[in-house]
Amino acid sequence: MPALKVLALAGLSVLGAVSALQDSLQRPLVNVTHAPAIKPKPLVDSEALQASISGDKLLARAEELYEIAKLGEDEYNHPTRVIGSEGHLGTLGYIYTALARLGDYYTLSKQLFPAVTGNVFEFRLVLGHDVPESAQAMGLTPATKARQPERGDLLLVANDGCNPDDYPPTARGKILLIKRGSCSFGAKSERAGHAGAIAAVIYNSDRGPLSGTLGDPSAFHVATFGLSGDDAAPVVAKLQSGARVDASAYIDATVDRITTTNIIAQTTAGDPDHCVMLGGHSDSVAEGPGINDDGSGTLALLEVATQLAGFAVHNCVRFAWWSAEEEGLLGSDYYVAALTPRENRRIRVFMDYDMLASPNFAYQVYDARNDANPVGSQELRDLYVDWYAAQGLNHTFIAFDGRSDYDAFIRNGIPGGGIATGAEGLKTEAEAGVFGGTAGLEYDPCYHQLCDDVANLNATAWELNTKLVAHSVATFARSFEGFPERTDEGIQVAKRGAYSRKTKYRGSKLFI
Ligand code: DPN
Ligand code: ZN
Repeated sequence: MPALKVLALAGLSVLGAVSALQDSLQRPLVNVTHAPAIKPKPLVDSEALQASISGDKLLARAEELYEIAKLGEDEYNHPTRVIGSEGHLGTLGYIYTALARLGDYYTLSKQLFPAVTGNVFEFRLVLGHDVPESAQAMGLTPATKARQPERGDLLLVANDGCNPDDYPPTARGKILLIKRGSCSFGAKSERAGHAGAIAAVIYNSDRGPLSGTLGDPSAFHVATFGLSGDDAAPVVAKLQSGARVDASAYIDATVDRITTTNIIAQTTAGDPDHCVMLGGHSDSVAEGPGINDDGSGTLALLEVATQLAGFAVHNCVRFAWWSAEEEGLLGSDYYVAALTPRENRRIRVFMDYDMLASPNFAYQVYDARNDANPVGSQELRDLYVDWYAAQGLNHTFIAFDGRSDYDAFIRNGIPGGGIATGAEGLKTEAEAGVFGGTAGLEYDPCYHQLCDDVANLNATAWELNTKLVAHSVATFARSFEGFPERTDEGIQVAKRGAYSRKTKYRGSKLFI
């Protein structure tokens, strides 16, 4: 019996094969001669890849991304793509699906990592009889006890509040006023917690408002506010004269630990020992849909990745969509920390694309020089400069100070750089002269706000900068000729700390 069964099965499969053969013989001949020929793809070429970029396609994607951001409405009452939200999960799905459609051109991976996300629902600070307008709850601050207002005397902390001795022995149960400087906001909040304070107020050492983040949560953090130097000055004077100031602090906030995801796509073709890597961030802040920040970079990368699939490459191209940039560059930090020394070496250069379409834009190039950054950073900087010049356009240099996802690469010896179009900074007269737009107004008046929607994009800047992204990819996908080799020197520069001494930001947020 068993033998028969096998025979029967074998017979069936032979029959199946025969009928398939007959089928194919019966099909019109045209099908056979025109069987899909495997046409070799042309080697990627900058002009051709640039020509494939269309502003209309980008804008159509932006509309889709805004619809995805609306998935965040249930939980946040407005569109958002903040990590942990449905809007962010939808964004990840959108990126992954678009890449998966490109077949085996890319090897896709999802890298899961732990992240913290904070949400401030309400806050109020009262100092004496005043409610200082500049007071803001710090990012990742815990709530006040039982999420209720707490009253206590306001005490001035000595020096910068970085040392336990700076804290008065009477700090228990009080609200502490601490000057900005020398150590991180998180360290000050922790010291205030150790001293038994119920809340901390960190005031700016210069006049303007102070908004920042406490960074990594600590069990000793207390509810912490930022305050402008102007608002703090009269209160500091009063306390120094020995007068008593009573205060009330209230923060309703949560800090949650979640898992989130980086998406990485690497060409299956191309020399894997010589990769050009580029990234944008897939998340937004909680306050809005983040269509310019960083929908513009996210979608530029997706469009370039899609168009690149029509070409052959000599070197490997690796795209990254980082998560949790807005929470302090967490995704890119995690990725670089997880690289083995060998994997680190395979990345010849990292290019950051964050905020490419600001409405009141300037063409900004990170001023990444080889004396303070891994060698090769300056060659990349000059590639951008030369391209703008070839289009007859101006550019401005901006500080390469750790405000986006290039940070971990530079700190770990990998040359990097990038372009941007401006965030909360104000456009100068000179810039308005060369780029148009409005002097004295923010480059992006909707930065980190609800109005960062499709209407917030400058279509001209976006299309142009996406062509520059295409140029940067095509150039290095073809060849690294003339581009410095990776050497140990790069790591030495990073270790010397010329770069890290300048950085006051963890991503979009001040931390010190
Ligand atoms: N890293 C940007 C953000 O996500 O908020 C802000 C930024 C982008 C700042 C580019 C400077 C340059
Ligand atoms: Zn950003």
